[in-house]
Amino acid sequence: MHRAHTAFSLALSPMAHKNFATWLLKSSSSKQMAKVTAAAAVRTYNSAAAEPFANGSTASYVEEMYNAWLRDPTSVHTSWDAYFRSNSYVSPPNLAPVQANTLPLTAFNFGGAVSGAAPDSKTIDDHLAVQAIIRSYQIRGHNIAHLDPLEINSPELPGNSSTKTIYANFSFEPSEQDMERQFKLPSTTFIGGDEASLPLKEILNRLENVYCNKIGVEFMFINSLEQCNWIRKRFETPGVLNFSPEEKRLILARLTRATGFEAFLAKKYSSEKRFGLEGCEIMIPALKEIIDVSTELGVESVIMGMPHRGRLNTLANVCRKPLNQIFTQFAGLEAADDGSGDVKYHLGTYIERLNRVTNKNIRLAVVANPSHLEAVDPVVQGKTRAEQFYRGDQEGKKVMSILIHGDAAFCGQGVVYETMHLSDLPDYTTHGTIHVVANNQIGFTTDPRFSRSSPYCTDVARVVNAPIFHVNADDPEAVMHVCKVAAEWRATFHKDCVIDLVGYRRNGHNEIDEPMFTQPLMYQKIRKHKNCLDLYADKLIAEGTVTGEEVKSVAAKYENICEEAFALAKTETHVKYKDWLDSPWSGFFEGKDPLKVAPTGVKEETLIHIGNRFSSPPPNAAEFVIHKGLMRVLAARKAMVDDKVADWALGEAMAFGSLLKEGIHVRLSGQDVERGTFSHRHHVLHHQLVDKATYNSLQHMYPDQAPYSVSNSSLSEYAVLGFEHGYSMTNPNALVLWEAQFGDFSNTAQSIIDQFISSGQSKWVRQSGLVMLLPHGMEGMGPEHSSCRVERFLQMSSDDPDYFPPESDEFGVRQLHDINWIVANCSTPANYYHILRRQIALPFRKPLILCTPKSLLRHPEAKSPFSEMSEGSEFQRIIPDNGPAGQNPSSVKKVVFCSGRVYYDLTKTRTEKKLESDIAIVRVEQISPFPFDLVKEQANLYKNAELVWAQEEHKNQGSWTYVQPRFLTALNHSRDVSQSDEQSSSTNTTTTTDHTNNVSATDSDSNSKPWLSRMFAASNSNGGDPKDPAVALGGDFNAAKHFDLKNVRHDFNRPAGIAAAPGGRIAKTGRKISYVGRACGASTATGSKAQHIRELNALLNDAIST
Ligand SMILES: Cc1ncc(C[n+]2csc(CCOP(=O)(O)OP(=O)(O)O)c2C)c(N)n1
Ligand SMILES: [Mg+2]
Repeated sequence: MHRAHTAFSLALSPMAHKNFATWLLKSSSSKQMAKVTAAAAVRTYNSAAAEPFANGSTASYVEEMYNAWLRDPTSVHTSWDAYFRSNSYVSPPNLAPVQANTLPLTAFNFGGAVSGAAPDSKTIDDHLAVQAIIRSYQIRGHNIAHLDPLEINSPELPGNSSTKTIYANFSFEPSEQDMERQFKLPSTTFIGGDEASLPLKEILNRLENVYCNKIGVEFMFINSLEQCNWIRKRFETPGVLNFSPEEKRLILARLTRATGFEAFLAKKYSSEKRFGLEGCEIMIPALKEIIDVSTELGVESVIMGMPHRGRLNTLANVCRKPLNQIFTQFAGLEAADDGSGDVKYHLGTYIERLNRVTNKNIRLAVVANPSHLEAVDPVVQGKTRAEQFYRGDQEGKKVMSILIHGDAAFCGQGVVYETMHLSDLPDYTTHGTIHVVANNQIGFTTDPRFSRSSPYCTDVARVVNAPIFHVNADDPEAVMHVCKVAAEWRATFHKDCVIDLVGYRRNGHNEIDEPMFTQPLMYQKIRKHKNCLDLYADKLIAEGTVTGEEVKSVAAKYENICEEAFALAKTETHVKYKDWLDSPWSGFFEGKDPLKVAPTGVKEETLIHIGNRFSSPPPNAAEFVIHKGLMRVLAARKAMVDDKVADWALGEAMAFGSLLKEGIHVRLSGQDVERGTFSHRHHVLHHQLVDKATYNSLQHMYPDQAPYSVSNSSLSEYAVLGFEHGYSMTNPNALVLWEAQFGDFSNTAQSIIDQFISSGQSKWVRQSGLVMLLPHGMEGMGPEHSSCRVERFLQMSSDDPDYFPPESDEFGVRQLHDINWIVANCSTPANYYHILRRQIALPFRKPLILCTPKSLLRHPEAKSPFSEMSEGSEFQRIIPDNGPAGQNPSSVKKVVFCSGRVYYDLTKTRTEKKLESDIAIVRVEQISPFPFDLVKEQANLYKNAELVWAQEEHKNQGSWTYVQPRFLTALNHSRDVSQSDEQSSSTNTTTTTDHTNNVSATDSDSNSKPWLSRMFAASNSNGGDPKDPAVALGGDFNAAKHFDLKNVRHDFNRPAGIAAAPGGRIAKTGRKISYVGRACGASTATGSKAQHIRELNALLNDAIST
């Protein structure tokens, strides 16, 4: 009762308080009342504004009259009096501070008064008070609910001391008579079930049970009345927490497995870290309930992201990954396949199985993730979005994501907020994510009071109006109910929601840690606390649902299953990483020549067609008014097409357009990418007179083309890059690009770059062809907005600086196959076009890190003739000097190697100095993997020349530190280690030439099919229907068939055991490469424009001199 009073008092305004107090409260000092008022103010934000009918002056006028009438019926005109008495007026049910007497009159039962008769003011006050109680329970009940199984954390919100004061100082002693009085229930509550009114005692009891027991529902901040009512109904309707004996037994069985799994691991691998779930085992039945209900409601595929805690249990008992595969991970075995692997509690999985409860097939993926907590969130969302897209699941009815979080990480990591903000964006939404927080009330050794400033660890979800269901993890039935509601919420509203499973952590952070060092009192409690399974079993035995023998036998049965799997695991000699793949690409690799690259040049007529479309205004140009400036842009594009040349934007459009024609979905995402940061792209034309009317010519190139999507993203790098990475994992037959506004901003997404993009294949045998477009160039714009820090990407490239791989016709593709990613800085639109197309033409997928230009976007010389993009042309890893120097190499005195934009400055200076015959300028377009073969060729061509590397970045930045040792290896003219030659010839012969199933971009046969069929045509070889997107998404996934790269050499990087070359400064041949450019610097560019120009001129002079 006392608690009821607390809840009630928080929501009342002073006026309402006074009225209520006279009726209900025996004593209340004015000081206390002030505190009540303050408390009411704390939580009364939101959100009348969101209720459309509450806006506008008429509504407020009527409301004012109504409020005045409630205070004193004689104070308004008799007509208003009559109107309000007729019960016709319903005040807006807003969530704003409750004003005195703002409750709808229709809600009142006038104490049995004859309809039409004026109620006395006490009756009105009493009804107001009851309504306020109901409302305050709904708003604040969660604050005093019994959420903590350990009962350590007081129900008071941190920092809200007034709550405590109220709780302690107000007595709540309504008379027996008051408690028995009937009150009509308003439409905003469902506690009555079929009853329209209830005695006050019953009202309070029911509210107490619903809102202050083991479930705390936080939802009244949601600014949709429909959604609020939906939630109220799910929790308030009498009987919602009644479970049948079968349901209870199912919960018990699931809890037994979850508990048994951890116990088994603890027994068998007592000294191993596994980040067990003990104290929150209910998470496993919870996830299963969410999946069951969602499957029942139509979901066929669930993609999960989760941290370390309980991950193995989830794989075992939610995904039903074979237990022996899990146990094998503890054995420290060698891998039978490629990859460096990862610790067991990071590995992903993909499983398709029958859901026995719903009897429907379901696919479950747990996405592999790094240690970096929450980094996987946007990746999961991107993967989910992509899967929805390929299935044509536009509302998220078939594919959904579940994100599982730790309490400390959920509130601590900014990427959670960034990811939340993608949840409702048209091109990023996954139509509702269910977040489950395994809230063990601790993060490693840190208590919540030191790890967050918000009352709950889940408060971040409030920003997107997601309802938050807090629940005591020791009450399995309450947990199951909350999960059911969450799944139904998602299916109904397709919006995020959060389940906060409040449990505890029975052991230390991991099984080897001693928690008593830092949380002695908490752990004294935990030691005495019975586990959830025992508590629930006791309850079910006591109520007669199961017998003690049944409980034991279910546990024993599961232990037997574990023992059998344990014995099987012991027979394994190797682990297989492919068993842990989260995103299988069924059919993509199968039967394909792993070293065969499809041509990237296309017919000239295709270029012309795309160019014409891209330079045309919308077909209904007469009505569609576009900006005059854009008319000029289109006209300039058209002139280029007529001249058969392309600038950067046109080259990019040619790459996209031709891929779309071939059935390859293209998705470009990033901040302001639709127009382009530098206003060069203009893929989306806006009607100047009609809001939101747009035209995107790349979506209208060919009638049967693949979809093109270009999306301005939220102002986030971390989440959006992660999202696009996830998107790229889903289907290899798509070009997915993320563009940074300026290259240096990508460092806010560093964990995605380090943990996923550069190392994902190596750790998790998962490939991605994601392209990162990073505007880069020292152009006097200051320290920021200049360098994309290409040196950092290069430093993470995995090719060996001291190893010259065996030369062959396939040198380039072998290098690509073996490296972790590609880093390039193209200097021409044609090369940009080819490298984009090559991403899809490759028989495997590698991330591409591409420095992109700024001033080159409009540079008159940075244009390419169509002949460099048409059939027969290809990507040039190195662009040799084509001028007088290249034609007469023996007389060349100096060769300047460079990359990117500086080439144009160098050639200009060379022309000015008339040194075209003396100095050759060679562009290294693909920096990594390093084109050893071509550099060697160029060095040999200019036998007598001095060699320099010129770059505009500072010496400790840019490509220099990466290229220098590799130049020396290349200049040695041969591989450093003699044994390698032998190896090269033997391994070369194993390369297969069978490429019957190559997904050639120029496959004319498949061009007539619609894009979706063509996209999945490559999957046909495994017997699946190529039209069925499920095939390409892994419908018939058989791990053994995929990643069959046995015919690919894996020794293209320096083989283990072969000593590295010394890597000295001067090659054995006596030649060397010198550096020309800026000195080392702490920042990425020179701040003052004048200094920038001085330094640039100095470098040009140094480079272009003999
Ligand atoms: C970004 C990041 N920072 C730090 C860590 C180190 N770390 C691993 S677990 C952990 C505590 C996590 O607490 P919580 O999110 O509550 O999960 P729990 O372990 O309690 O399940 C920390 C700090 C990490 N893995 N990732
Ligand atoms: Mg925790």
